[in-house]
Amino acid sequence: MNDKASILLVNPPIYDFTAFDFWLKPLGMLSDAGKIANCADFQIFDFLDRSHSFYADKPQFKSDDWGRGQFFSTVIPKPNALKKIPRYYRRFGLPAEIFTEFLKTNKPCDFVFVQTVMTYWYLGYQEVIRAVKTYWPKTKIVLGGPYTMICPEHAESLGADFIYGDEQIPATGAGAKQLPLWSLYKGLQTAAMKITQGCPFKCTYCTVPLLCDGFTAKPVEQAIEELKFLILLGVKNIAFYDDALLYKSDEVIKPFLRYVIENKINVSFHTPNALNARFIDDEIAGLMVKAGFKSFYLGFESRADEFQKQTGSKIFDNEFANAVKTLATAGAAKDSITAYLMLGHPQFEIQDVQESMDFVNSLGVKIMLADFSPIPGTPDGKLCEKYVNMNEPLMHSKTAFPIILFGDDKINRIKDMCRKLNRFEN
Ligand code: B12
Ligand code: SF4
Repeated sequence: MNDKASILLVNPPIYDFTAFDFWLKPLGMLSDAGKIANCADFQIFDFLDRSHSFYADKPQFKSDDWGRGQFFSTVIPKPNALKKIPRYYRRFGLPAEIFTEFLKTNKPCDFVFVQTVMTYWYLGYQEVIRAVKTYWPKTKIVLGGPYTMICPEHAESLGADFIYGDEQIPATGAGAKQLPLWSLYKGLQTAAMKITQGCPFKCTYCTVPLLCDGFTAKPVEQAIEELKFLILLGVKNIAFYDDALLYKSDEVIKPFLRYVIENKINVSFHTPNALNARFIDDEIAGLMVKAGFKSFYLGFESRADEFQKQTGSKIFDNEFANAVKTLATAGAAKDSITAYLMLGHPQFEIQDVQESMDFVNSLGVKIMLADFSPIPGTPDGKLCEKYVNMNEPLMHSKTAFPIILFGDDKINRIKDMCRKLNRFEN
């Protein structure tokens, strides 16, 4: 007789113009599930899992050396709000029928947890909620993650039973397990870690300062436990989801990296969520390279001082250039270093993008244009109210907003330029 609750964790499909498996894992949901692991039986259905048997005869979706890859996708009609955007709209992830079959052939769980991330991906969350309500009508649905925190009222409208806000699920049960529930995946190769919460900066386009009060870090021992668990499961690539991974480095990242080096742990680390280049000193750079960081994504956004000053001063061009030099001196390959530059910010003069791209190119590293996504509640989201209806989360789409602001031709021209520059790095 089992009196434990049964919980199905679901990572929904993505409805968007583009999506790429850039180390996307439902880390928030797995972390909270880990806290109550002793009092429930868990299963997972991950629409974004490219190791699912559905992909077995589709080699084009295989991972690259670092664990990234394309998702299966189908073109679908654009929702009305996005009708004017001249791009195909798609549904990314496992076909809906596989989930329907899963729901039909399995005993209904007591709860379904649904991971949310981008606000403009809510059509995927809605698809999951509708399917669960149809086949498992008595099951309670819990929606959690960034979308529910950024757009709580909209999240209420999707029909879930509980919306998980910024409260924490307390760890329960004797010896409660604190590790994210990665063991639910079979043959896990790629995972994510987040060892800090919050950020010391207050960039006007970012929601992190609004969602997190200050900066905290997990005890190093806990971060090491998480790492050891991932290694035990056979993970080869780990992406950090931290917003300020290098802040207070003497207490947080440096001891962690020393442990990795001293114990000769053989894993590749990645930083898709951007590192703050200002914090990169000789010691951190050396430790990161030795510990196995294979890709360095640095948040730069723009070379223009005025832009930086107005949006939070997180980095200036001389600091950025120094960080690139420091990483290269420590042994990082130049082609493993990428600068994120923002495209489509409401106060961004187009010449600055060009000049910023040229500057990054002159340092010999790659440029990645990060299309601007306006976020409600942020100062810059407020500025966007005059261009789009911010109450409709689809209008936060990173593809749509720059096109609405600057027009398709201009955006295409800049993207072409970026591709050319990346081909001819100095
Ligand atoms: C990691 C990350 C990414 C990853 C992808 C993550 C993923 N799984 O898909 C990468 C680097 C690829 C990425 C890309 C982008 N991102 Co991003 N990203 C984040 C980040 C740092 C964390 C998201 C996450 O996974 N959180 C979940 C966990 C890890 O967070 P947590 O706080 O520990 O969670 C706790 C609770 O929330 C709870 N919880 C979380 N989930 C759940 C689920 C359930 C069911 C329950 C019960 C509880 C629960 O449990 C945790 C412990 O208590 C957030 C900022 C942030 N700090 O939240 C931005 C954020 C979501 N990203 C943002 C942006 C702007 C982008 C980009 C558009 C940037 C760009 N211009 O390219 C791109 C978009 C990519 C795309 N294809 O459209 C914005 C949101 C924009 C929006 N409109 O929604 C955010 C909020 C940052 C910001 N700038 O303000 N991102
Ligand atoms: S440094 Fe990054 S995480 Fe911190 S407030 Fe600025 S954009 Fe957000």
